[in-house]
Amino acid sequence: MGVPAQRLRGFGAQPRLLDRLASMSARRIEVCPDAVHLPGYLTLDAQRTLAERCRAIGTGPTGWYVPTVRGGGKMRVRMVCLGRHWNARTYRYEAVRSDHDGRPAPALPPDLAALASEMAAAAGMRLLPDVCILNCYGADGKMGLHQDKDEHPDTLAAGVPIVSVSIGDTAKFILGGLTRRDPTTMVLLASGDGFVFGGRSRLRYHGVAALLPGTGPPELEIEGRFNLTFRQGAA
Ligand SMILES: O=C(O)CCC(=O)C(=O)O
Ligand SMILES: [Mn+2]
Repeated sequence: MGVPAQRLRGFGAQPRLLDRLASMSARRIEVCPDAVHLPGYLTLDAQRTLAERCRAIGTGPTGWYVPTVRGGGKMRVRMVCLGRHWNARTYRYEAVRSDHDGRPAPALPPDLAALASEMAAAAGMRLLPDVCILNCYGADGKMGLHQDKDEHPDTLAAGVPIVSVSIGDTAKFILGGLTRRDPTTMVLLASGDGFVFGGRSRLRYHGVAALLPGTGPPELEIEGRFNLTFRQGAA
């Protein structure tokens, strides 16, 4: 699955690395209108590359932290934001991690941004991400039902999608409606899967109920799960 040269140039990406990340898979399941599951999008080799990148980012100088949300509770994941920092206390994007260590958010690597654009295109949507939230779930990690609505109002109104990439143990991903009380469906997000939600599904409630421990490919040596969500409109 190729990436248009123009898009690669736009991100200054390295085509070789991207070639290793991109899979030939073309399976596409529309779970709801404009919410598309891309099972097995990444090859095992690509997953290995991405897992190493996630580990290196998380253990780097501006690495993992556990966000504290507005009410004072701790999230059940470790996080690093790339490109811009999402402040869990204010629900706003900012240049530095003012709710943690004051360090500038690490840059969003162009090849990862290009991969997200490619996955959006595979789902029939367009995304030029300026931020990625990288989450690391332990065996008991989870994320409550929420909307992703802190990006620029124009991108929300335009339905510019979120692209989610999962690596490691399978997650029970919960997808709801546009209000918290709407019925939900569960999608099992396995290692290498993409999930793209934009358009009419951009503001759907979603969350992670639990992981299925020990279900990730053993060669990745991940206890738990990495999830990357790419977004546009954080600047
Ligand atoms: O881990 C996931 O699959 C979802 C993560 C998510 O919804 C978020 O980071 O906002
Ligand atoms: Mn979310």
